[in-house]
Amino acid sequence: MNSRNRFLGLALAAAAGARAGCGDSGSSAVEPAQAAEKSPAPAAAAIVPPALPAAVATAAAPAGVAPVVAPPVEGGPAYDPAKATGGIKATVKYTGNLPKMRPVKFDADPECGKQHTSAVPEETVAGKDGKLQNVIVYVSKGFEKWSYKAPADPVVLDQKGCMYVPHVFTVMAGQPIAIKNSDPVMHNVHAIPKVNKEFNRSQLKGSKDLSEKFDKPELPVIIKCDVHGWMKSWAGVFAHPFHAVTGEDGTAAIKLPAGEYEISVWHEKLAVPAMQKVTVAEGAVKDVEFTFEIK
Ligand SMILES: [Cu+2]
Repeated sequence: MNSRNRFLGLALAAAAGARAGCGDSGSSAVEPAQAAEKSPAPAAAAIVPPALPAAVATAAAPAGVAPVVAPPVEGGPAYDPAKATGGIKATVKYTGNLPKMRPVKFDADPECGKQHTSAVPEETVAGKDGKLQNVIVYVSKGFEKWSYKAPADPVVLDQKGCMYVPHVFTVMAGQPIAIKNSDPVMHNVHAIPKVNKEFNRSQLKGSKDLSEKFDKPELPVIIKCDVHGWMKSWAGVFAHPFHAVTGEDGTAAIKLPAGEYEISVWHEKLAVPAMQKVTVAEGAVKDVEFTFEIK
């Protein structure tokens, strides 16, 4: 099997898995999401394979372009973060109506409900003032020339008020993920990747942090709690450090060395807009804008 076919095969399997894996909550019935999840083969057909060996990719969103998460070419010079004098600032917008986020039902565990004095909306499609939150922004091309070392500092995933904080995060392959339990209840942290190793660990109240990692690039990886069905977090795992997640203001910044790049986005429920090519100049921050169409 040549690398292109292998790539498409992996992507198809991952796309099928992603569709199968995220429709079981019962807590988040969002129309565009359902359309996206049920989208058939054309989604995979739209995947653009990069000219890289042993590429690994997954596709959760169907439209226009699919997420590409590839490893860098081995043997390139070590990436020097000091060279990242410029970068991008992505603003992620949406058109159409944001689906109304229903309040999370904590009934299954009264201890969880007690921690909230007001209703907690789902985070599935979050945004305001036309700006979309929880979108992963990442470099999908242009990173291949360097080799990278994963940071030793962990990314922190907390369980607080029986919600994952953050709801969406990015991490480098091989970088530790410190999983905290700030709650007075037991949780069960269950990561269900397609190319990485699955883990499924219970964490009693007051237990010390768990340490986990994903060894290979993959987008997305869902992390769920088997005790509390509404608890979900999504991870984007990258071979490089050029990724970020949009905040409440719909923006995300990525530091980059001068050069040409392709920037892609991913959202857990919505069809993603096409990737964009950007040229980053030395010491300059380039504005990039993506718009999700909510139908
Ligand atoms: Cu839980």
